[in-house]
Amino acid sequence: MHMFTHSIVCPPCANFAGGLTTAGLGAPILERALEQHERYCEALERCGIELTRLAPDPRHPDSTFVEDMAVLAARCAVITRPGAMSRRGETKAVREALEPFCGTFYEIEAPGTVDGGDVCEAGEHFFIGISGRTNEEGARQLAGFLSSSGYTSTFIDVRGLAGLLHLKSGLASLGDGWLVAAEPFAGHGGFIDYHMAFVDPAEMYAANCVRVNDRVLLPAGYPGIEKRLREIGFDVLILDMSEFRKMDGGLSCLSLRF
Ligand code: CIR
Repeated sequence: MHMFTHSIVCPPCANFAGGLTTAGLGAPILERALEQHERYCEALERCGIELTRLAPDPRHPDSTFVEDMAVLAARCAVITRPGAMSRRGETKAVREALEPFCGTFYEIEAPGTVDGGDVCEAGEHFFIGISGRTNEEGARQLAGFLSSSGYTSTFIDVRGLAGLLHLKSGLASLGDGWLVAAEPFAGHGGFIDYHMAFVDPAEMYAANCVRVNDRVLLPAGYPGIEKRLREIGFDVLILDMSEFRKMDGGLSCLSLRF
């Protein structure tokens, strides 16, 4: 399992509630979101991570979801071209923050679109979701860049799978050969080489969890998958994500880890 040392995060901005959402869970409460974000940052620090905190950017209400702006691998970084027009201006700050750390940069170009939330790294292999945000052209460009750096990838079409904004809304790689997956992925031929922990449909939001070094960060309120992960032997750290969920955001999208 690759050990992370750094993360980029960006606290929610004053205009956070103006971002894109389909959740139908009501408007997020900014003060609570800021508090939850701070707990998230503390959790990363407890996992041994040093943080780069971007300035909140009220011109881009979704800018707290930094993961969508880049795909990071040990041997390269790919700056994305987000599928949502309103998010295109978010890449600049993320690229600038990554520059001191990453050597080889690639960039997705028009007409390709990729959101980082559609890219699930499993060691030397990447699952790339084709979604409402990541198109086939973007996925092809990304696969080419990853291949140039020695990684393999496969595409997984998540269009039409209810409740999945991104691939990683329903899939997480926890290392040691384990994937956590939402039920629509049961029986999917792409995962035969992995141990699978399936998430009950009622707990689907928790399929977006994150392994950070020795721990797995999991959203609060999903006892079934929490129990399963503890049984497998993972050290689980629970975080309240209620305000980010209202904006379709999960645990992974709040940081870029490297
Ligand atoms: C959006 O719709 O783009 C944001 N409101 C949520 C993005 C969540 N990103 C992610 O899961 N990787």
